[in-house]
Amino acid sequence: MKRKFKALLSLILSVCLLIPMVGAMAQAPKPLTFWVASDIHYKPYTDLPPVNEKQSLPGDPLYSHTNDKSMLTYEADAIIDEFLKRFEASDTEILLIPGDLSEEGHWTEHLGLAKILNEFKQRTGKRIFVIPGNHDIRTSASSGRLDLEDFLEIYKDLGYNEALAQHDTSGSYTADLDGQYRLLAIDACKYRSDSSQMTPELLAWIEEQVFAAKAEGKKIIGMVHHNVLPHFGIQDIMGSAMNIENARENATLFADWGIKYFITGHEHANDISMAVSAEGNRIYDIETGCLLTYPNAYRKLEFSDEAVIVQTDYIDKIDLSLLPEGYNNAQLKLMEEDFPAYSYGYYKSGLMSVAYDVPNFTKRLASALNIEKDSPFYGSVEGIMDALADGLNMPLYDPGTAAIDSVEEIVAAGGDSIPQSDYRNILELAGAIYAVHYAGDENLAHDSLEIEIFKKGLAALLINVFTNLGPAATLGFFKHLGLDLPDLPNQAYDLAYTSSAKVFFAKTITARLMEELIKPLLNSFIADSYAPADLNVTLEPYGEKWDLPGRTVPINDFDYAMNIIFKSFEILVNMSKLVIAA
Ligand SMILES: [Ca+2]
Ligand SMILES: [Ca+2]
Repeated sequence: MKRKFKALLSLILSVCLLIPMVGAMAQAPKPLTFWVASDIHYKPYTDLPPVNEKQSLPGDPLYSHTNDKSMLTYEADAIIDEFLKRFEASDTEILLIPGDLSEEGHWTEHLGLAKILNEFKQRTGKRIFVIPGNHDIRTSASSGRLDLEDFLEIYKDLGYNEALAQHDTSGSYTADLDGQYRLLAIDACKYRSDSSQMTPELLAWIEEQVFAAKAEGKKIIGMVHHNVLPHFGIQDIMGSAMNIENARENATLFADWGIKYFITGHEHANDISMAVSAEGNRIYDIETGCLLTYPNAYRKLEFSDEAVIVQTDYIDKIDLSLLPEGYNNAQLKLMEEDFPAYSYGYYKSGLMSVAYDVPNFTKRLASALNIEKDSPFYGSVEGIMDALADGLNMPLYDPGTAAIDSVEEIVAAGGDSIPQSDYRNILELAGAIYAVHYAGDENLAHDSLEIEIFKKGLAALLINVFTNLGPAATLGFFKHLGLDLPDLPNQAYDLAYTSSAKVFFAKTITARLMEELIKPLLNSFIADSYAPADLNVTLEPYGEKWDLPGRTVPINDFDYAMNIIFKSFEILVNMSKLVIAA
């Protein structure tokens, strides 16, 4: 009896204790959850030649329809469908798409994507918020202009319908995601260019929105297409083509204004970076890769008073019935059995198609370097690009012919060797290395098979290119790039130089290039450049500062970093323009 009474008493006590707890739990705001898919680059396949007629990589039974950005454009409808099915089945009500909705800003592209998203929205009642990217408002007159007002009309029910405030000369707006968090969607695109601009007017508007949100007790989540913080070690030298204009100054401003998290896209990699302003305020840039490109990732985020949780998931299967006509059986079989393998193979083939397209490769490099066709350096560009493209396309291993027609044999001629692998050529290998950066949480060892073959193979190819080209053209080319190369004895400049001097010159210039450009470039992509981790990570909530291992983006060391970077890597600016302009 006594025991029963005691049990009853403790039960009553626990209930009494629990009641206020339950009350408190009911009052705690529900965490905000949303998903992010980025850089959809939608182009309906009806705007393209039939899939079996596209010949970017002729002779490839699986990937002849690839493009040089490695985006699964023909498979877009099936990928978007799979993504939206998953989003529909989730508890999450909100989707953010931080720009590059269309591939080229054409009407058919925008109308096609808006139709898919609007139908989804009407059916499910879920909320979608978009913002323009550099591909969205820049159509040439020949294909029908598409201005900001057209964009706002097309996407009026995809974010703008919920706008609390709208900037009048850009697509920027604010909207409440829930009772606690306000979205600050910034359109910092410089229309009809790939660059970003942060005009004083836009900055003033942002500042106004920040103070309005603060006055209402709202926490701000930023969304912008270009990166706010760099996502690899030498990204800063690409300037406003990659980052928002004056990224370091503006990231500092945003951090000090209390915008702690930014959702971005543009670079097509999955990465998260963090920086601390001189005043000690933190800012994170959560970048999501291109939904149509390997590894076909999207993000799931949760914001609460306890933490910000980032999770990454992948499209790993698609409904084949949504594909256009014209695929062969091998393609369909691989897509059905192992979609990630298909996507990865397509990605690598996309890069290989760049070397296949030599005339365009030369033209694109020349225009990126501001070399006109009548410039004395155009011949050098042509020579270097032709030779390099040949080399990048050359089989990695001896095909069994008598001629020296593989990278392996060229390396062997220099007295070295490369390990065996399944890679077909240097470009495919470069793609495999860059894919590690795209995927996120990159951690590829310097002594890995890929890096060893790449370094030895590329060096051998460059020596070959420079030996055949001769010093006058090579030095003129590098001088034009502003690269101080190389400090050679006078006789090396003599056009009547011996063949051994020629090789000596080629080896010297290659060693400088490998040391000053290729090595830092590799380092920047094979390891995660900036903390925190990129894919699945629990981060600090607003109002807290957690210890974070690893290197943060040095937004305070602007002059110092820029000096070092500019001296060593000016050439990379031009190479990167190629990738972005592609
Ligand atoms: Ca990172
Ligand atoms: Ca990374």
